[in-house]
Amino acid sequence: MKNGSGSVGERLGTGGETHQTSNGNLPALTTQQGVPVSDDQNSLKVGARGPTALEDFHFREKIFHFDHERIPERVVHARGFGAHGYFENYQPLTDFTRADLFQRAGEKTPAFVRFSTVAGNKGSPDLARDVRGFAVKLYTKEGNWDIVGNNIPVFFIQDAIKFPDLIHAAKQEPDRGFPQAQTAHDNFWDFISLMPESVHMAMWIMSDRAIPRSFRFMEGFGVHTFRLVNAKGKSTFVKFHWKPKLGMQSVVWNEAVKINGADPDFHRRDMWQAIHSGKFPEWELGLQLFDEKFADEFQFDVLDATKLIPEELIPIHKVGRLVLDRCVDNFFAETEQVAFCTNNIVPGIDFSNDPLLQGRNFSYLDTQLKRLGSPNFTNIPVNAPKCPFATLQQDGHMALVNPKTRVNYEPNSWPGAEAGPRETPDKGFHSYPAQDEGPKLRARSESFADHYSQARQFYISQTPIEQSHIAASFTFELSKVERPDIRLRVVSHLMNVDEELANNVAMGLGLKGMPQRAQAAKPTASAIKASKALSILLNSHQTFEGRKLGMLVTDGVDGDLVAALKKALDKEGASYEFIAPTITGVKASDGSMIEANQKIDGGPSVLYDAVAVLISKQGADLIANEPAARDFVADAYAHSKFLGYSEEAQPFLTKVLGADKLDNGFIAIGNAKDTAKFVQECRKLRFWERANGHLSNVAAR
Ligand code: HDD
Repeated sequence: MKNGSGSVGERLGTGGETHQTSNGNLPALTTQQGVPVSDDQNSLKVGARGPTALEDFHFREKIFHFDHERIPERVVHARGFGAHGYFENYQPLTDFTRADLFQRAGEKTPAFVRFSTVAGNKGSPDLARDVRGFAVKLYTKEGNWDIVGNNIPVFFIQDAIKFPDLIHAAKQEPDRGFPQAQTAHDNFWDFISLMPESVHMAMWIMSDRAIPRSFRFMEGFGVHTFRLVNAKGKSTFVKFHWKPKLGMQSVVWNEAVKINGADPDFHRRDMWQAIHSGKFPEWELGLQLFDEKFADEFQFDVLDATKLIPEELIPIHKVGRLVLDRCVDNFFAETEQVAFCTNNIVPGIDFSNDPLLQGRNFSYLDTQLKRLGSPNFTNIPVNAPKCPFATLQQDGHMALVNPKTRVNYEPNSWPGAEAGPRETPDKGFHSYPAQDEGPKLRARSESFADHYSQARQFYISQTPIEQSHIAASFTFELSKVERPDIRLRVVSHLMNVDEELANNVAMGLGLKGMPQRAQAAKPTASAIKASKALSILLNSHQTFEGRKLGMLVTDGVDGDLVAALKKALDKEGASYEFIAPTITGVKASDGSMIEANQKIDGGPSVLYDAVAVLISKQGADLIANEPAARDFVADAYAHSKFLGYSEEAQPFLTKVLGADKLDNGFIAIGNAKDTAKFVQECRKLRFWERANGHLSNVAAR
């Protein structure tokens, strides 16, 4: 009987034999005790109309098990999606680390990755404005190494002791139980406005980074400074980066809100479809390597998780690639039960003294015990190492790998294999012998005190369109905050980041005057330079690969045009869906049938990266007054998407949008050559000039 990653019989070591049904094709349904079940439709009753008999052990076992199906959801990052894959190392990194997975070129290490949002509950929508978790478990030959990161390179707080406060403030308010999966409420901004160290991260979550188009199109970061340690014991500081092969991409806020309604599973469906269609998501692992000297001279403290090291200062070395090529067999067994721990490191990797990291090293192990209910959570297949392992630990709930011999202690004098495992001083994990001393105290280092300079750097590194999105999201979130004093306090911090940003937000909120600038422990460094790496739009990969086109079609659509467009998209490595008035599909002009993927109100344009309206004259008449069809076009326009259209579609577009709106983002498709041109334009992903035009209109008002 198949269950998760192996048959139950196999996993319990019983040989995996199962009873057979009488026709021999399907395994017989049994109780958990292996007793074949004769009737799974009716509970045992005294007479056909009851009462039900208490002795019905099959019924009781079934309901008992069902009653206990849920385990506590993660206190943060409850909503997530995982997949299997591998990490492939490019070149030996022996100069820097003895970590086994980096020793040989081409070495493949199995991996499991779970992406997540932070604040929402398990059933919350995917497109919440939030940080995305990017947790990677690498099953190396010397044990499991977890890089438990995010899609943002910095964090809200500097010391782990503030984590419960941060999360309490971000999640639903305790008296009312809402809002969930959003930070647009008083408690969150109250906390942020009283914690200047969080201002840098606040800039990131108000940016487009917090509404990614797909897990596949976002970066990942280990956030903290770690150490690499080579065979000679030499340590090099390192920051870990994951760079998506297809580049970064985000949606716009109005689109995110609508995606949440149209497809709350947008991100997990996207990942599922990509893997199932063989278009395996891929990232490169990048290392920023630096020594103690750099750490001492750097303008900020490398142990402060609210700071990053600009790529212009310490370039990123790509050392391998992560490929996700297999979805889970069972969501609960793998994605829900996977247990990441920052304290899972391997020989050749070590921690730094970052106080956030040090605190995390306690929290993760502790939380797994709560969620999974036993210190034996490491025996769950997704958590178990794939290399040999041998401990002298035993017992506890659900113990599956107790020692098989007489010996469960060390030292012992039992001979041969009976003696059990022993420590290996040469190969075993050694902590880097860093010299640390100082008085015992509760304090924050002076070197952590600059809260605004990198927030400013982030802002000035963005394109005008990205800057406008940041201002708009601050305005949106603060407009949901009921207490005016909290709104003012946030603006007072923004004044230390950028005057223009603060003014735009103040204007958006309708403030009568500006508040007093927040007192800064350290003034914002005015000379801070922009860093191109921080912008999504300045790092475009100019490809439509991995993206999806939505084609709105009606009866009478030009079959040749559709075929040509499909060919151009295939060539680009993009996918497509057909949206039609009915789910049965449409009959093309050449008599062929085109099956629909979505009925028109089930496939709004927010679900696609670009759209094509390839309708016939009679089709245009049919959908002209259909609200979903009108929204399809109006939203694509509002979200700055490229729109390809057949000649017959033009009157419909003009009717919905007005003749003056058909800008250069609209591409007429009359023949095969035009389809190639259209796909080429789509490589820019959005026609931002349209939004820029809107921006200058706003500025002129
Ligand atoms: Fe955390 C889960 C990432 C700070 C305590 N965290 C969790 C997950 C990710 C992160 C990706 C989900 C893992 C999964 O998919 O199962 N957390 C971060 C990053 C942080 C960070 C990048 C800052 C750099 N976290 C942080 C602090 C603490 C925690 C400071 C506590 C002191 N995080 C937890 C946790 C969770 C967790 C409570 C909840 C579920 C879990 O661990 O397995 O222990």
